[in-house]
Amino acid sequence: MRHRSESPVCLVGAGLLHHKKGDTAIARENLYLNYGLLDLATILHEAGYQARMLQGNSDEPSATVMKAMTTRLMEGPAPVLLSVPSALALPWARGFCSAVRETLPEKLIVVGGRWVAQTDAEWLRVQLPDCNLVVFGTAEDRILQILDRQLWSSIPGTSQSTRIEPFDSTPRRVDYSLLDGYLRHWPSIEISRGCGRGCAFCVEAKVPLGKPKSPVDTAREMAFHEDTYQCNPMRFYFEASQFCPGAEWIREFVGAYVSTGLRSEWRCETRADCLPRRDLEALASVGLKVLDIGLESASPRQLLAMRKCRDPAQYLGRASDLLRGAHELGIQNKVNIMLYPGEDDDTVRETIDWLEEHRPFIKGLSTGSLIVYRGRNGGLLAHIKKYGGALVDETALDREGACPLHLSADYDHAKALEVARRLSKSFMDADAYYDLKSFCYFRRDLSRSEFHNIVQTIPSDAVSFRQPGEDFGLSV
Ligand code: B12
Repeated sequence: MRHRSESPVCLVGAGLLHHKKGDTAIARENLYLNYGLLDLATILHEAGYQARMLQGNSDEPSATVMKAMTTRLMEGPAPVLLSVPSALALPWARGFCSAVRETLPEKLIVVGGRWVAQTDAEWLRVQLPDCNLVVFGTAEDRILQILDRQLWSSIPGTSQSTRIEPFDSTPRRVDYSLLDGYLRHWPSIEISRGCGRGCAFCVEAKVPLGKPKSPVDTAREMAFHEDTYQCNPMRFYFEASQFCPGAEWIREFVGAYVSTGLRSEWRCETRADCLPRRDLEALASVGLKVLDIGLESASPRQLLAMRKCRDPAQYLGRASDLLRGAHELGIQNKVNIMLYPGEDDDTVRETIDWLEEHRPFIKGLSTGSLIVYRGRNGGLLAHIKKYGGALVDETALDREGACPLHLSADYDHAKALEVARRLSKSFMDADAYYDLKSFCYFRRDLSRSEFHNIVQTIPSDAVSFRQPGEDFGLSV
C-alpha cells in the first residue's frame, strides 16, 4: 500500500571511465549492473516513492545527469543517491557529483558502496568533495530515513553519526522495471552474501556466508522477472560470492523450478572445490548453463600462499572433477586465474600444464593479476611483501584507492599483464568470449555479428581472446 507522496528519487550506479582490462569498444559493451542499489530502489518504490535507477555504465557522467534532469528525477527534496561499488568507479563518481553541483547547486548527494566507503568518510570526502553524506555498510534498513536530512545525525553508520558498518545478509527480490533501460540488462538474482573461506586476497575472507534466498523465492523471482521482461526462457546471473547452497537447497530448488514451470537458464560463480557431481547433475537439470570458477592457480605453492586451500592436491583433484563433470553435463566452464605475489616461471608453468590437461573442458579463461584496494585489507600488504610482491606506486593506494603489483623479482607488473593476456588468449577465441559474455555481461541486444564487427576494429594485443585467424602459441 502506498503511503508516501509520489516524490521522485534518483538512484545512480557509478560507471567506469576506464576499464580494468583495457578501454576497448568491446569492454564498453559490458553493462555492470549494481543490483545492490536496485535493491534500495525497490524498497523505496514499495514505500511509495517514484524511485528510478540510472546505471552509469560507460556513459559520460554529465550525460547521466542530463538524463536525470530531462526525466525530472532530480525534482523534489530527496537527495540523489549515488553508489560507488569499486574504487575504479571513483573518477566517474567525481564527474557525476561535480556535474550535479553545476546544474543544481543545492541538490543533496548521498554516497554509499560498502567496499569503497568502508568507515572512512574523511577519505571519501577528499575523493568526492561535493557529496553531503557518506553511508557505510549495507543500507536496506536505513534507506527510508536517509531521504530525510533532518534524521542524518541520528542514523547509525554514516559520516554524520557513528563509524559502525551495518551488515544485512538477507538478499531480497528486486524490481528491474525501476532500472532505466532495463531491457538491455540481463537480470541478476542475489542468492546469498558473504563467504568466510579466508582467502588472503578477498574482501569477504572473514564475512560469514549468510543464509541463501529460499529455493521457492528464487524460483518465484525468476518467474517475476520473466513477466517483467516478457521473455521466456530468460538468462539470469545467480549472484553469490560463494555459490555452495548445499544438497537440501538444491533438492528444493529442483522441485520449485519444475513446479513453477520454469525453462530459464542461469550462471553462477563458485569455488573450484565446491559442487560435487550429484549437485551439478541436479543443477544442470534446472537451467545451470555457465560456471564461473575461481580456480585462481594450479600451482600448489601459489594456492597455499593465497590461502585458497590447505591441501592443494585435494583441491586440484576436486577442481578436475568439477571441470570434467560440468563439461559432460553441458555446462560451460569459465575458469578464473589470478597471478599472485611470488609468481615465477615455475609456478606459471604448473598452472599452464594443469590447464592444458583440462583444455577440452574449458570454454574460456579469464586471467588477472592481483590488485590491492585501499582500506582494511587485513594485513594484505605485509602478506604481499612476504611473498616478494610490491606496490607499483606507493602513493596510488591513497590517491586512487587501488594499486597494481609487481608480483616478484621475475614478474613485474608489465610481465604479469602480458602473461595474463597470453594465457587467456591461448584458451579462448572470439566466439567463446562472445558466448560467455553474452550470458549476462554484454547488453542483451549485442548480436554475434555486431560483436565481430566491433572486434575487427580493435588491435589484437588489446584483447584477451584470439581474433579470427590469429595464430597463437603459448610460451613462458
Ligand atoms: C557482484 C560483484 C560485481 C558485479 C555487481 C556489482 C555490484 N556492486 O552490484 C559486477 C560484475 C557488475 C562487478 C563489477 C565490478 N567489480 Co565487483 N564485485 C562484486 C562482488 C562479488 C559482490 C558485490 C556485492 O556485495 N553485491 C551485493 C550488494 C547487496 O552489495 P553492495 O553492492 O555493496 O550494495 C549495498 C551497500 O554497499 C549499500 N550501498 C551501495 N550503494 C549505495 C548507495 C547509497 C546512496 C547508499 C545509501 C547505500 C549504498 O547498500 C547496498 C544494499 O545493501 C564484490 C566482492 C565481494 N565478494 O563482495 C566485488 C567487488 C565489489 N568488485 C570489485 C571490482 C574491482 C569490480 C570491477 C572494477 C571489476 C571489473 N570487471 O572491472 C567492476 C566495477 C564496476 C563499477 N561500476 O564500479 C571490487 C571492489 C574493490 C574496491 N574496494 O574498489 C570487489 C570488492 C572485489 C574485489 N576485487 O575485491 N562486481
